[in-house]
Amino acid sequence: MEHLITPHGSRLVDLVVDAGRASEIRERSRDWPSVDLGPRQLCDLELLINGAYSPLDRYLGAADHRSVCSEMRLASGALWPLPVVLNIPDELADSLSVGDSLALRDREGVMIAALEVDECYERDLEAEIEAVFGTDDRSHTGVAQYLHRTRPWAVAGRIEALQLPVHYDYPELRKTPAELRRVFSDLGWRRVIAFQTHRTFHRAQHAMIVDAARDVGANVLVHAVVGLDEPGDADHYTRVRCYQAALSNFPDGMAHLNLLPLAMRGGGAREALLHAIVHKNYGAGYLMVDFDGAGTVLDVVGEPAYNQEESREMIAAHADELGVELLPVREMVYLEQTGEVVGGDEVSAEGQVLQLTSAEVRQRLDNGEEIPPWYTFESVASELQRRHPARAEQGFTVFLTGLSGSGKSTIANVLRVKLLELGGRGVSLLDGDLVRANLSSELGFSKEHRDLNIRRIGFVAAEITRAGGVAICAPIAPYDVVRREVREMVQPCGGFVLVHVATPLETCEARDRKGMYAKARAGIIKEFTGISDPYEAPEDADVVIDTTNLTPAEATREVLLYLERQGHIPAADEE
Ligand code: PPS
Repeated sequence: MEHLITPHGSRLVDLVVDAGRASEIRERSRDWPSVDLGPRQLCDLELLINGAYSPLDRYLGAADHRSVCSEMRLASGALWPLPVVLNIPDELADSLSVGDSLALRDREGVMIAALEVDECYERDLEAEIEAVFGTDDRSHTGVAQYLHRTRPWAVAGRIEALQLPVHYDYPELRKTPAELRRVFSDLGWRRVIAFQTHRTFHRAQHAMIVDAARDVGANVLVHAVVGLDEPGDADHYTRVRCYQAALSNFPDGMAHLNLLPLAMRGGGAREALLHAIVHKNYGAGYLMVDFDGAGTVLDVVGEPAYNQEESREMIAAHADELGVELLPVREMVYLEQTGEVVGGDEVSAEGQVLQLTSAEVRQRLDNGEEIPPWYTFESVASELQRRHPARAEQGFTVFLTGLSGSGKSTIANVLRVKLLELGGRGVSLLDGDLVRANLSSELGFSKEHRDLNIRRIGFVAAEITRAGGVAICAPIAPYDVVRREVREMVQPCGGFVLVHVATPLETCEARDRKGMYAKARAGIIKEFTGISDPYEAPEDADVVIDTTNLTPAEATREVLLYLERQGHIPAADEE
């Protein structure tokens, strides 16, 4: 007999049909229209199918939508704080009739579920945005992003799922609410605290969770939010390995790890209430959220999603009906004298407290310094160090930009040789001409083609950097926006250094090694950078070199010195 908190609406929804019905649907679905779901939509579908959104067993129809936005309730009266809708393109909405069926597919085209259309309706987006964000201010980042990704038409109707969305990463850690409840029952757990987290956690949070579990007399579900993590994203694996490592430090049998396919909306206290419902359905009657230092949870774009005080009030206001309690997050600090992690409010004036911010941790990782054992567990520190080797071991990209004839290729070649002399990393040269001959042979020199060329170079450079190599790129790259895009692509994979080879046009033209400036002046070559096409000088260059009066070795030395200063390469021995 299960003693866990009962699901919201008393019964867990399960939308997966049996194998016979699944093949019947597959057979019939051949000429149905399809909706290819984005990552957020797939998260909602998974939580609908697996019962985490119980008692919701379908996307909201018009009546439910109205009532959720204005009353936080489904038309049936059940508490439901946020609209869960399937928005569709206008053309598809125009073509659908009641009784039609839709195939809901993932990004690979795998059919996850069938939806039998009951209604197609245009939502009141103003009301929805007000409900989700508590404001209709279009300059609010969350609102702007929401408007950008949503469409007004929505479809609702009975859902029959053929399967859960496919995850190849950590399938054993992705239990559904029913499966997780069985695990808890088998372990004899009656009271469960869900610790909802989307960051790695360390000794301070660990001590706080253990204290709370003891206070309440409960076990702990570490519920890692992984909805919008890309499975290809290395941080996703690092996070999960860190959780696994941290788990072994809980008292025996106290904690269990599960991955939650939830995508945050960035929507304020109503969202916290939705999370409380989700955790309740997974069997947890207590909720702890990994609020950051400022008492907020950040959404995917780094904006505050909701804050602790408003969430507590919202959940407390529905405590009788919901039965879930939001436990407070306390500030915990390391007390040097006793070697213990204690509540910040328990420290006396003389107590010597040690703390590190996450930026300081990142800095230490970059410098190859130790993460102190008082801050995190040794096993977690070593996972972080494996993922973030010191700068000197990470890959990096040197991106040289400048006019034709400015000296980019010369510097790139000398730099390549010098880095190969140093050894330790593979070095790939993506010179402008080389790329144009191989990767971008069909492209010309219009703005669109140049941008496409640079994006391709950025993509390859990011992959080389990710694999721990050095990419030296030397295209003209005349446009600022796309250069910044490349920086954004590469930086998460390792280092990125922008070098502006700022040799003035007069010098480049006087050199005219390939005779191109003469042809450009004569109008034989059109859209020639610097002559008949623009060059936007970067304002974000890390190194600026004018090669007019420098030898190739001297110009390259500027780049090498910068790489040394940033710790990408070891400092040359002092003479
Ligand atoms: S871009 O703008 O970054 O895509 O250009 P890139 O791939 O570096 O290619 C520049 C080389 O192509 C030759 N070339 C031209 N350059 C500029 N404008 C026009 N219209 C043009 N047509 C041909 C030129 O020789 C460049 O080589 P480098 O080595 O830079 O001199």
